[in-house]
Amino acid sequence: MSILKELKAPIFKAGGMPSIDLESYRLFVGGMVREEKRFSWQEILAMPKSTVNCRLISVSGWSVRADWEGIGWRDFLKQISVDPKANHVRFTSVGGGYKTVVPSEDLDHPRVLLAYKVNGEPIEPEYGGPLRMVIPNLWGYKSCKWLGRIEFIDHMEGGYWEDRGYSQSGKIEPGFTFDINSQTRRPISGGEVIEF
Ligand SMILES: Nc1nc2c(c(=O)[nH]1)N[C@H]1C(S)=C(S)[C@@H](COP(=O)(O)O)O[C@H]1N2
Ligand SMILES: [Mo]
Repeated sequence: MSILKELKAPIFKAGGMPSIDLESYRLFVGGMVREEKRFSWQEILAMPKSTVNCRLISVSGWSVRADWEGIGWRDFLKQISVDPKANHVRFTSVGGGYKTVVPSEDLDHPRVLLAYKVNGEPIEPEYGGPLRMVIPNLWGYKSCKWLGRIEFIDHMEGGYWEDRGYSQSGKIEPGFTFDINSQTRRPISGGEVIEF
């Protein structure tokens, strides 16, 4: 059982939870790129691996720290030839039920990951497996689960939660979070949470 399930991390299924078969799974990469790509699961596993320890922090008031394993965003970018005029990235779930757009500069961060494991175990389907984004420097709604499409674009646009009133920037604001690791409510000062 993953740490997320053990700690009973809340599960969000906005846009529906797709069922994904690894044999036929393809991660589509397109938009402003020289060449579109469709990566198979084998190809994803063959990419450079990283593990990062970070806190995923939901605007709805809880957060969880874990070791996430997958492909660092900067390593992922090395496999694609992106048009330098692209400055945002659209992430869409398999089947298209959920989407969110992130400025490229926020992704250029050492702890941004395309993740397939958490604390050494495959990410369970309800927590976004087989592949999800982990973007610890922005609110959790920017970390798309069941990642199906990555598109490079040259503008900001809405997404599932952004169209329902949450900020398009996704910047973590000062306030409080319920830390589910320690089961305590703690103040946060805005931006990535590194102090606990
Ligand atoms: N496809 C999809 N991705 C999603 C969501 C969702 O509902 N659907 N919820 C987002 C929100 S609001 C948060 S806080 C995190 C929560 O991750 P968890 O459901 O694994 O705890 O996933 C984000 N990614
Ligand atoms: Mo969230």
